Amino acid sequence: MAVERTLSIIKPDAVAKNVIGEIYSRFEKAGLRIVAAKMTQLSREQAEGFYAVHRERPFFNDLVSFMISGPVMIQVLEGENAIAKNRELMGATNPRDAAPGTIRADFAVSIDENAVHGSDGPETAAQEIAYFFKSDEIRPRTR
Ligand code: RTP
Ligand code: MG
Repeated sequence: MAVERTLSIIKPDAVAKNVIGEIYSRFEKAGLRIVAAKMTQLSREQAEGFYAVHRERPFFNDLVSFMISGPVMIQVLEGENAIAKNRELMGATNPRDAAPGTIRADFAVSIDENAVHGSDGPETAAQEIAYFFKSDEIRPRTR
C-alpha cells in the first residue's frame, strides 16, 4: 500500500474544547505521522477558497462563518493509506451517523460543528496541502 499525505484540520469547536492532543494521539496510534502543522485563524477569503467546491450549497455561509470563528490547527498527515485512514478515524460528516470511537462521534456535536476536516481523495489532498503549506514547510521523517 502506498505512503500518502492528507490535509487535516482540527476545526474551531475542537480547538475550543482543548482536544488537539487527544486527536493527535489518535493519528499517531493509527500510524499517521504529523509532517507539518500550524495553528491559525482563517480569514473569510481563505475559508471561502478552501471550501470553494461547496460555494453553491445552502450551508456554505454557515460553514465559512464557523470555520473563521476561532483558531484552527492545520496539519499534514503522512502514512500508508493516509487519506482513507484519516477519514476512517474522523467518522461520518454528521456525528449522529459517526461510528463509536471515531473523532466525530467523540468530540463533535452537530453536522455544522464536526471537529475535523480531512481530504477526501488524492487530488483534493494535493490541492489542500498546497493551499496551506509551502513544500519546505513539510518535514517528512529523516531518521
Ligand atoms: P470536511 O470536508 O469538513 O472534511 O467534511 P466532509 O468531507 O465529511 O463533508 P463535506 O461534504 O465535504 O462538507 C463540508 C462540511 O460542510 C458541512 N456540511 N453541512 N448541513 C449540511 O447538510 C451539511 N453538509 C455538509 C459539514 O460541516 C462538513 O464538514
Ligand atoms: Mg469534504
